[in-house]
Amino acid sequence: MKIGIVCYPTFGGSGVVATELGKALASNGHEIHFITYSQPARLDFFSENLYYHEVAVAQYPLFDFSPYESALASKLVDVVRFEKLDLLHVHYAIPHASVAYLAKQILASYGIHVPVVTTLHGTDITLVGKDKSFNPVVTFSINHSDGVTTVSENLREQTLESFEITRDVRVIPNFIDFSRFHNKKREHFKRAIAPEDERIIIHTSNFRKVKNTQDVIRIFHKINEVIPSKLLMVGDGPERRNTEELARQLDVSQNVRFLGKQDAIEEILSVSDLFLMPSSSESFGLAALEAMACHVPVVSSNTGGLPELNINGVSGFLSDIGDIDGMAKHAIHILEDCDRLQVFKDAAFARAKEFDLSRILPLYESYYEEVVKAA
Ligand code: GMT
Repeated sequence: MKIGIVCYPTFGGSGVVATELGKALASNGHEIHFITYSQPARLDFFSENLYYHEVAVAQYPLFDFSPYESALASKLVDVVRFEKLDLLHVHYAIPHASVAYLAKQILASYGIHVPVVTTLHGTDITLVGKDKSFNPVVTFSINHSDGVTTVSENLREQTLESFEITRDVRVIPNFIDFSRFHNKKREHFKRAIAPEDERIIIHTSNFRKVKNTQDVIRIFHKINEVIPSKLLMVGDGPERRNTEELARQLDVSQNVRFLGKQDAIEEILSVSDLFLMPSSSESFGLAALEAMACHVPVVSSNTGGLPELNINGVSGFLSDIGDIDGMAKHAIHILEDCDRLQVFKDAAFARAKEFDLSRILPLYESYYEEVVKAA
């Protein structure tokens, strides 16, 4: 098939999923056209089946806000017409689903009919989408997509609860590419971070408020009182400063390293013993899946879709949001005994295998076929 993919081209989970999906579809023989405002962060791969169309957003002194939606809709019309695409797959409802609807109507005026699949990723429903001002547009564009998927059962339920949805919503979970994410032996790196063979704990995120990065520091503070350990904080975002400040206040900075944005995240995960994800909202938890694929167990909150990924007492543990003591207790339980740690590492990897790209890709492919046939 010839498929157009629209996403936010950043390090955010929705952009990562969209890009990895496009790369995998291209490797499977589909012709993939990324239509984004800059080159997707994970589009680090060349294939004869991959195309990238940049959406240039005009800046005029008259505009207080750049007209991204109009520029994207025009680009979609152009690419669908001239590349003869069979389907548009847009990631993140706001504004991509409504823009795709607009493009579809414009294309219909040329006698071209292109079905649209929308994938809901999380904050487009749970935080941003719930904002009353967006509700009519989000509801309309979900109901008028030709196919809609969510990345977990929980997100599907939240979508149906929060909006008046009149159509089917299919669950297709996040996936992981094991050719990239697997445990790599990096002993020299491990020794550099933990010279006294301390345990290595890791958190990766975009440091937005929902990630509760200060809770990561609080949990680490408690773990470190019992088990000598180091904490790696990977990523960057609005909460980084407050998080660093708290590490200083709790006097753990000498054991915490803020590494900023990192491309080779699998290398850092490979030396880690435990992943912390105390988020207050998480539709799936792709970062936790990436850790599990590298044999790293997860101590997380039980919000959103996390219980569909992290099996309590098996691949890690789940606690209520904000339960710092509970998360620290679980982390210590996993880390204090080498044999037990190994059991959790193996179980985390086994669980991640259930989300192998080779299992999830066919779900998207058959859904596309279904949607194209029905349209
Ligand atoms: O987690 C983020 O802040 C990024 C966010 C996004 O919208 O790009 O990620 C969301 O989509 C990911 C891919 O489907 C999910 O794995 C994340 O759980 C989800 N984040 C939230 O729901 C907070």
